[in-house]
Formats: sequence, structure tokens, C-alpha cells
Amino acid sequence: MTEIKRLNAANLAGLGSEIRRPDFNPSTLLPGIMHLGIGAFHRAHMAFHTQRAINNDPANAAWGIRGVSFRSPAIRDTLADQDYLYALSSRENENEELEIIGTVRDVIFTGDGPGICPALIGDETTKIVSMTITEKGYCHDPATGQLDETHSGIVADLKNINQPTTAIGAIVQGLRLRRDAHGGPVTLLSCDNLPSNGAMLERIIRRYTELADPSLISWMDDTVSFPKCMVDRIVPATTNDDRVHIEKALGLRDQSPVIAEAFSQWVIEDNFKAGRPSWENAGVEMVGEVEDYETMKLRLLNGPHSASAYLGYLAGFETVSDLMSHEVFPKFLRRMMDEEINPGLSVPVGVNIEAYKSSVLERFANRALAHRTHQIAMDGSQKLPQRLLGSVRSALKNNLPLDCLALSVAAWMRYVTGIDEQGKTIEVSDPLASELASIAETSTGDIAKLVENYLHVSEIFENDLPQSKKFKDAVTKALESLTNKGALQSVADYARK
Ligand code: CS2
Repeated sequence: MTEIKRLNAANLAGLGSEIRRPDFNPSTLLPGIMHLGIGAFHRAHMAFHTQRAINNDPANAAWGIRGVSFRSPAIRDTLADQDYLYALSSRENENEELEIIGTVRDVIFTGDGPGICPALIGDETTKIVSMTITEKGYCHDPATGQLDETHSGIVADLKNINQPTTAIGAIVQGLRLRRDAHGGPVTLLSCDNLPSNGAMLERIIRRYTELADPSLISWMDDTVSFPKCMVDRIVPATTNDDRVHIEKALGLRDQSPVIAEAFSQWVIEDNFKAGRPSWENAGVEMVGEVEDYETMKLRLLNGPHSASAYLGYLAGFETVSDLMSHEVFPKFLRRMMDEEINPGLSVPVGVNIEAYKSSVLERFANRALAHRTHQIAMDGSQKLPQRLLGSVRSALKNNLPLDCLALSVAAWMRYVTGIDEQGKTIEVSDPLASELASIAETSTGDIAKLVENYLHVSEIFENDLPQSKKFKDAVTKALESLTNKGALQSVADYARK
């Protein structure tokens, strides 16, 4: 039996495969992009588009990526072992394309020392600091989008601004070092699924700066930009089966391959202070204004995605493609999109919204992806406002129906009680998990009270939604239906109401 070799630069060359890689010189600290949060999404999206940009125009080889991991050293060690190369498998039903991505040139782990990440942000070779740190990484109040000044990480970082542990603290400390070292302009690019992500990042960074070092504000005004962007690619967590599959297909062992759908979209506000790769050569849309794209995607893709996750999980479906193969789900989702979300939306110029909605549902149904409902259900308290509640507010304002939205919110409530329809425990992963579970305990058996109490979690629902009788009644009715008839029957009923 021949031994399977591991993926690395030497073995790749041995196979006769070659890829263009960005320049890298550890002694001069290049590359120019520093990406906070080096998870699968980044590696399937920004790193992938940057690889394309380099393939299509070698001048882009000045733009390598240095990843930063906040959570664990594992990804750094795994990728270092394979010269930071990894396989990306892009799938659409029966079709799969495999390619090796080589744009990541280095990974650092913040646990190795609180000064490492700020020092690199401060270095003049860093021209873009981009991030996918997930919603909760912004340490904000999800309902208002303001910095949460009571967040334990923020409180700790403000006490010790030179030794930050949050991404927000690390960025501001990095900017302070940059100013002191005359490091020049830099772009901070949020690639998370947040409304007006760049503006939200700017607001949070500015507030933290006011509290940490107000003298930095005027330097920031001239030197830092915060473009917004809409990111879109479905990237389920990689499983062991995926690793086995990639090993067979590649003939090399990759400990950290990435699986994604074939579709990928990136629309970026073209506001970069210190240059950027020519991503427009790589299918990226560089535009003047992205807000309508972001809202459309958050409400028509992520909203239905979260709805599918909670309702699907409760109905016993493990993955999104499983639930999409049951006829009631596509029907329910399409109804929610057509009647409750779309009419209150401002559609970006030139977008065919009917085709967009159909493509979202086709993407959810992609049989080649095992995107677990449990994965998408994570961190609902941080996701609900921009995904579902913005649509609820639009529906209330425009006097649109909102029953399907209400059923989705009720499914989230049912899910975060922590007990499923069979009485089994649900592993709820959410920064507010224990608060949400104790609300469930104090409201046992009383559905109206449970809804009332959940609606008063102001980080999620703010103060306006609990005041809306129309919304409260609809959610109460929906939760009654979920409790009495179960999720599958409720989805069927609401799909045809
Ligand atoms: C998903 C998103 O996990 C989730 O919450 O809804 O990650 C989704 O797959 C992406 O936003 C698609 O672009």
C-alpha cells in the first residue's frame, strides 16, 4: 500500500500542480492583508476571491493574507504543517470542483500573547485589516448596534488597553501603535453578516476609542476607512467524511479542507485607504453603495436560513437540504419571502428579485452540502435582529402579513427553551443561552407569559416590538401551534394559510 502524503508545497509540486501564491517575506512582515477570524468562511470566500485575483492578474501577488485565530492554536498548527495550503471543494448537487488555495501565508494565534495582533495591525506593511469574527465578536448590543460597554471582554480590555483580548480591543490598540509608528492609512473591512457592517464596525471602534484613547479619534478620521460589504457563500462546517473524501480525490492528506457551495458573491463599497487587490478581476462587484445588497441578503437569505434552522431542527431535520426535500418547507419559505419580506424591501437597482429568491431556495436545496440546522441555529440572539426582526418592523410599518415571520421567531423561542419536541435537551450555543433558559424556567407551561418574557429581552427585541400587539399576538399563536401540533404540521399549516 502506498503511503498517502500530506498536502504541502513540495508534494503539490511533485504532483505537477502549480498555483500562484502571494509574495511572502517573513522578515519584512509582508503580506498586506490581515484577516481576523481564519475560519472556513473566510477561506472559501475572501481567500478564494483573492486567489482568483492573483490567477487573473499576477500584480495582485503583493496581497497575501495573514490569518489571526482568536479561539485556538489548532488552525495555525494545522495550516502551518501544510505550508498554509488547503483544498477548497465547491459543490452543486452532483458537481464538485476541487482547487488548492494558496493566498494564506501565515497564521497567528492571539493566545500566544496579547501584543502580537496589535503589533501587526500597527505595522505599515498591513494595508487591510479584514474580519469574519461572527456577530458576537463585535461585543455589541445586537438590537441597537452600539458597543456593549458592559461586555466582560470590553470592560477588561478598557482596564488594560495594551493587553487586549477582544478583536475590538486589539484593533484599537493596533491603530494606536500605527499612529505612533507613523504606519500610514489602513482599511478596516468587516465581512460579517451584520447590517451596514462597515458602519457598525466604525461606530463600535469609535466608541471604544473614545473610552480608551480619545486622542486617536482625529487621526482615525483621516487615516482609516470602513467600507461596507455584502458577503455570500454557504460554507458548512467540515466533517471527517469530507476530509476522507478530499484525501481520496486529491491523493494528498489535507487536515483542513473547506467545503462550500459553488455560488459565491461579494459586493464591496470601494472605499480603501491604502490600496487593495483588483478583486474586480475575480468576480467581485466593487460598487459605490452596498446597503441595499446587504439588507436584501440578510432578509431574504439569512432570515429564511435561520427560520429553516429553528423550524427544521424542531421538526427533526439534521440539515437544510433534508428539510428542503420535504415539500412544505420550500413552500413556507417562498410564502414568507413573497408576502412578508420582499414587499417591504428596497431592491438594489438591476437585481431581478424573483430570480434572486428562487436561487436562494435552490441553494438551500443543494444536496451536496450537509449544512446542519444546529450550526445555523447558533447565536440566534445576535442574528435575529438583522435577519428576521427588520422584516417584522417593515411588515408592521407597511401593514403586511407577518405570520410566517412570527412562526420563525416562535421557533427560535421554542428552540432556546433548550427542550425539543421529544423532551430531549437541545445544546443551545448563544451568548445569552443561560438568560434565555432561565426565562423559560420561570414561564413554564404558560405560552403567553413565555412570549411576553422573551419579547422583553431588549438586546434582541428593543423596546418597540414588545409594544406591538399585532406581533405579540402572532408570535403567541405561532408558539401555541408549535407546542400543540409540532413544527412540521405548523410549517405545513402556515405554508398554505
Ligand atoms: C448562515 C450563514 O450559519 C449561518 O448563520 O445563515 O453563515 C450563511 O450560510 C451565509 O451567510 C451565506 O452567505
